[in-house]
Amino acid sequence: MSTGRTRAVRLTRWGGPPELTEVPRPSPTGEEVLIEVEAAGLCRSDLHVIDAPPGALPYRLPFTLGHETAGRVVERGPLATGPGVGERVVVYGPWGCGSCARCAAGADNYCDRRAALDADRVGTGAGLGRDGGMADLLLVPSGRLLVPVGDLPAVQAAPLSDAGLTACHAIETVRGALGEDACVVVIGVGGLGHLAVQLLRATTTARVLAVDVREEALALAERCGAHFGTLLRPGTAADLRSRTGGVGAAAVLDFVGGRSSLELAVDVLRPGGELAVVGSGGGELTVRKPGALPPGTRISLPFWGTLPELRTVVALARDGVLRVEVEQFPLSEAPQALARLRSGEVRGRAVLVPD
Ligand code: FEH
Ligand code: ZN
Ligand code: ZN
Repeated sequence: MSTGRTRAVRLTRWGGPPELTEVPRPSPTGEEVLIEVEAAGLCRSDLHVIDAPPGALPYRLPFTLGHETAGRVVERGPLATGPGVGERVVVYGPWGCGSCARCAAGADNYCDRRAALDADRVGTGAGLGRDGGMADLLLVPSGRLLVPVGDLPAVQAAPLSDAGLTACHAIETVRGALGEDACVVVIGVGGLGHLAVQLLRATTTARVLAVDVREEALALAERCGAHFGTLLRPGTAADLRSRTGGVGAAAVLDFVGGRSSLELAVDVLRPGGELAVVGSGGGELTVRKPGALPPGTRISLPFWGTLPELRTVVALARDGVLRVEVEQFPLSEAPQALARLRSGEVRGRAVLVPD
């Protein structure tokens, strides 16, 4: 890679398309750390960003996409802390104010100053209004945002920072419902869902029932340890309820968040159960009493995850407990990779590798 100019997938106008272009090499100052990118995962949220109309997102153009990044520390500012030059790391993607109670606890995903940061159009984090990791180099605001990955392959490490972390946080959100004999329904076995199945099997005693619209996704769910998998169709709710012994699911993780997935969730939830709506599929849920939702239902809208949870996910991956299903593309083929993600054809997670 040349020392002066490097490549980046940049969003230069709302409505896209993003362009692979040359950018000046960033120079870290203060606490900043420069990462040589080894892998950058693609997420459906990247498509939401690309498709956003002007004014929809509190971000300033242009910026580099990519909020799921792994690489090697190559340069540090004079005040930098954390992993040293040469260490391989994964980048925690939500970048908060860094000093509020939430950020101090490593929960930048729920930064107390998010509204103020958005008002100043500072951006949500890497690739989300700030320059992200679909590039040769990534400048990270602080070493506190880096988690060492040892010799974990980069294409396995990068997806942990978003797909793995988001799945982990969603499970922690509903863990209180996962008592003995609990059944958990996982709706959507894509980049996040297939890791959720693995995490549920590795960290709970729950029976995992997977739902998707694609046969190949159900095959992936089975490989990841799901006890049962079924296509989403008219009789699915009754089928799933029968698999729970008739009582319903103690928890539902909806990684789609669409109309049909939320309807299914309502139909299969056990009274006193937990629904975590993770996907941004545009579905709506009516919350009223009495209403369709079973009594005692607790609903959460988990967003991304925390630094401690990212460390947990990385440790599980390094122990061989988590394995990401990856479709790898060279950075130079970022437009093709994004198109394949948009088509719904990606099995597992699409990951760009600088070529
Ligand atoms: C990022 C930014 C905004 C909405 C959702 C997301 C997720 O992809 C992060 O996991
Ligand atoms: Zn994402
Ligand atoms: Zn904060």
